[in-house]
Amino acid sequence: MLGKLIVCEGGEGAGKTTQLKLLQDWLARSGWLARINTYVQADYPPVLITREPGGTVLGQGIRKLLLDVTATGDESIDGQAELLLFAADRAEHVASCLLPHLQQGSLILCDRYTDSTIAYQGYGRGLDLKLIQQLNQIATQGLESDLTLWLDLEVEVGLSRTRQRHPDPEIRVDRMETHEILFHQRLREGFKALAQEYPDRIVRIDAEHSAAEVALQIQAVLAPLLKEWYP
Ligand code: T5A
Repeated sequence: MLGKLIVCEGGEGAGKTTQLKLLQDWLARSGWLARINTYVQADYPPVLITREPGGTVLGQGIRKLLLDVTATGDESIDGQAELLLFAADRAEHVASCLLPHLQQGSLILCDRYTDSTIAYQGYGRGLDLKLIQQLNQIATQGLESDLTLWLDLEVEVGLSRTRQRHPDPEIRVDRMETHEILFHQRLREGFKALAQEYPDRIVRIDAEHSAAEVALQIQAVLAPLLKEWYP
């Protein structure tokens, strides 16, 4: 594959969206964007930011069903149904967005990918990990990230950041954010277990610092890899 896939993972309010934007800015400022552009086929972006769920038109509809508590009028979705919806979003995303861009050389910055399903549906909900891995395999066609940045922080700190964004407790736009604290602690354990199992792919970033400090940690991880990928 010509391109590279960098994934940002973590619990609620870890700062993934913030960091992916800062990373894109840094790539432009430091000259990497121009360098990557020399590797990319015409009409494709050197750097693409995308996300799961919701990185495609189909995915935007699935995202609304999954996260908006008002979409179904009911906060509870059956665990297996939820798992299959995330898998459907991923299958479409991989087939129609990730693979075509990687084949043309783009560097993709993806907000969440397969490890989120293992952490949230596996460790958080307690669904069968082998089944999740099989579904991930089908949905991704075997595509793994080249690097996964796991933004790790205390559950309470992440949740308080999301509450600051929505200070009114009556405004609950994200179904996942409404779960009890133990759910979030279990999924953090899930990310920890994954980082231990795949140390070559997953790098833990201490996300409890300021956004600027977290960005510096990410740049330090990425700089040597970019030199290797785009000599
Ligand atoms: N999900 C997803 C599954 O259950 N299974 C799956 O397979 C997949 C793919 C996605 C939800 O779906 C679940 C996980 C999620 O619950 P989402 O809206 O994409 O929903 O939710 P998140 O990915 O959690 O997005 P958030 O926006 O809530 O969190 P981010 O992106 O990690 O955080 P960000 O950057 O938006 O920052 C949150 C707030 O904190 C501030 C920001 O300004 C913002 O207000 N902030 C900081 N404050 C202090 N210090 C820092 N370092 C800060 N960085 C950011």
